[in-house]
Amino acid sequence: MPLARSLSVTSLSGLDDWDEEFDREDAVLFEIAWEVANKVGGIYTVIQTKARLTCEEWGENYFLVGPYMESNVRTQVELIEPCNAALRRTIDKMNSSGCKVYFGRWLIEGSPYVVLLDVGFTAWSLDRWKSELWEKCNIGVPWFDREANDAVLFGFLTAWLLGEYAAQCDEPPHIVAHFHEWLAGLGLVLCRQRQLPVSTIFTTHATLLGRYLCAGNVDFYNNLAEFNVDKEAGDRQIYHRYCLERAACRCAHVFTTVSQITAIEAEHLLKRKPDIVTPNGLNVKKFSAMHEFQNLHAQSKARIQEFVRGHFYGHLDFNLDKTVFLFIAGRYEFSNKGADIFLEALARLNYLLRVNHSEVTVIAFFIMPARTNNFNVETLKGQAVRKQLWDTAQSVKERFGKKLYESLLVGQLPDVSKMLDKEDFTMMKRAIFATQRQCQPPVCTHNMLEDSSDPILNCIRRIGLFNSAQDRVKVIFHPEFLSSTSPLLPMDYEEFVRGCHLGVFPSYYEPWGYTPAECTVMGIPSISTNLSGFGCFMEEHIADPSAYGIYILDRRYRSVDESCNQLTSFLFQFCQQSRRQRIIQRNRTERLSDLLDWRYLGRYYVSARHLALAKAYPDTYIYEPQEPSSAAGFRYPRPASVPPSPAHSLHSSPHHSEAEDEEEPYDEDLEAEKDRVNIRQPYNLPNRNKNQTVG
Ligand code: G6P
Ligand code: 1S3
Repeated sequence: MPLARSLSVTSLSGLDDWDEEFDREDAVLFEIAWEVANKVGGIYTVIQTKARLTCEEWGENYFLVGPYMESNVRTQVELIEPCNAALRRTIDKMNSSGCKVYFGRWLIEGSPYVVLLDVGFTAWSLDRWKSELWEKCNIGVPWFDREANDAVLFGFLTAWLLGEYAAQCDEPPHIVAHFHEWLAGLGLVLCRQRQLPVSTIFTTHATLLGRYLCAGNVDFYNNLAEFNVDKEAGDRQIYHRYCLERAACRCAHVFTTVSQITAIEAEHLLKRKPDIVTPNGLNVKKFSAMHEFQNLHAQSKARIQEFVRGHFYGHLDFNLDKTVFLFIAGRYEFSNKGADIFLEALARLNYLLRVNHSEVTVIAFFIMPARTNNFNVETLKGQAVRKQLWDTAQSVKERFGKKLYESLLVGQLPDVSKMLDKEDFTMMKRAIFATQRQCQPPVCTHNMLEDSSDPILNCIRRIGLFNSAQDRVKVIFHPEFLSSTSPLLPMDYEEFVRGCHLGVFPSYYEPWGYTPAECTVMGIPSISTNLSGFGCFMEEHIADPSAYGIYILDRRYRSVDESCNQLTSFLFQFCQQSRRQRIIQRNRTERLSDLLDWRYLGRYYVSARHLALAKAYPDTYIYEPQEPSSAAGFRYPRPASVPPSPAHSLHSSPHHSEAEDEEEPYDEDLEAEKDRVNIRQPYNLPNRNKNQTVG
């Protein structure tokens, strides 16, 4: 019998020890998801951003398994010969038995190997496999559910791949197969049903029932324990999908979810407590110059300001230097993503700014794709008018410059009154006339196909935020994801986020929530909620999140109206910050990015894999969880430097005084130094930025 290998993996600080002890030469990791090289939603981001780290850990023994989609392969995958003999034999065998299996490298960071299964090509097996599924697992899948049919094909192909691979290996292999979400889950169920020598992990990123129930009008979190899950799934015609999901969850050696909040949800809806929570990370890029991200903010903001100049032409009666840009972005789930309470809070904020005679203007962007018939004329016209004004100014400037130059050439100071002639004035007057406008600046940038029933537009109609001159809060609904090739707002999402001041994500249903995490690593403050995985995670790890620009809205213990008031107060406080306070806050936000880096969060995945190996191969691997105390409980302390909260809002630090804001000269390095002394790096984070770390 081989020597049992001791794995000490729950201690995050003990990870390095484990790395030295553990010989994973012969173990092979397959990670299976419908979103491998196939962008649908958040799971794609998880897998794509994590790939580099997993490749570093597993090297040639790491394979991602996903569906073959021709258009994706053409742009993202380099097809090559299988790198390993057993896998080559496996793929050959499957291909000679009527499948189409491809092997390649996914062209992302880490260049992981991918095995792509063409589910359409084996559609002829669907009926046979569905019968087998019914006979062996008592799960019936109706013919009309295309997604579930794909799940069946993908599941059987995956199980075939893993079984064949195990058979083709010369020595009995140690296989870890990590399945993401219900669409990939059937492969896991079949591995267990066929008793394949595979250690299995199932990760759910959101439960099917959770998503469906929250999208309806249900008090979800207060009734979690009460739901009759079979009935609820049946009522929504997703019983078969629910069975696939629950079976995968129950059969897995290790079950994980992306957050504590989804862990509770899973316990009630899938009837299994996760073994480990595997939070989502990002690939954090560090700039060599510490404040480079601040410069990028200024550059991107200038581009957003240009767009705003065009959009509000003829109504530019507000100071762009005192304008704050907020945004919400994501899949268009009006209430799940919290667009409903964001709009309501904006209406309240509008009132507060007006009665307080604030000089601040707020522009709130809604970036949520809906069905449209392209940009509307008024929006395009705005950018054309702005461009014309710019061109006019340039040509007048050129003529002015030429006259000035000619006068200097002959040794004379110019006669300023003659520098502009009649033609210049005519041109300028015509340009000014073109900025006259009979209507308000549009709320929506596109022609909506379902204009009269669109939830955002209907809510705006009800609360009356129509971009009128009196409004201190303006709204721009851009119902399409951003693109650097757009004729309207030519910026990609990352550039846009960098140029904004605050991301607002008051979600009701959000197992993790990448949007606020992305804001954080770019140094942009955000609002999330204590019903989102991200919000709960940050609340757990930061003593005073709002001081770091992480505002966490209470949507759990408060009524909708109370949450809305709290959101309004966050927004109002934010609007009262000075530029200096915003800069300090952005510095602090950016300092949290290590916390969201896969280099740190990848460890939970490592734990899950080791636990799975130990459960499946108890003679070979031993999983030794450490005392929870060694890993748990780290919190970023409250920053030592002056807090950014406005003087008359709640102070986030006892050191704060109004006088400090006004009198203390702002020294960014000093601020950073104060915080550095106060911040201990969590879990022995890799010391990549010398300037940021104190042991
Ligand atoms: C960055 C730039 C500064 C600029 C500031 C604007 O920090 O480095 O030069 O003044 O952004 O900040 P604001 O919050 O007003 O957009
Ligand atoms: C899910 O995608 P979603 O936006 O449908 O998975 C994501 C990745 O784990 C997660 O961030 C998100 O909250 C879930 O909802």
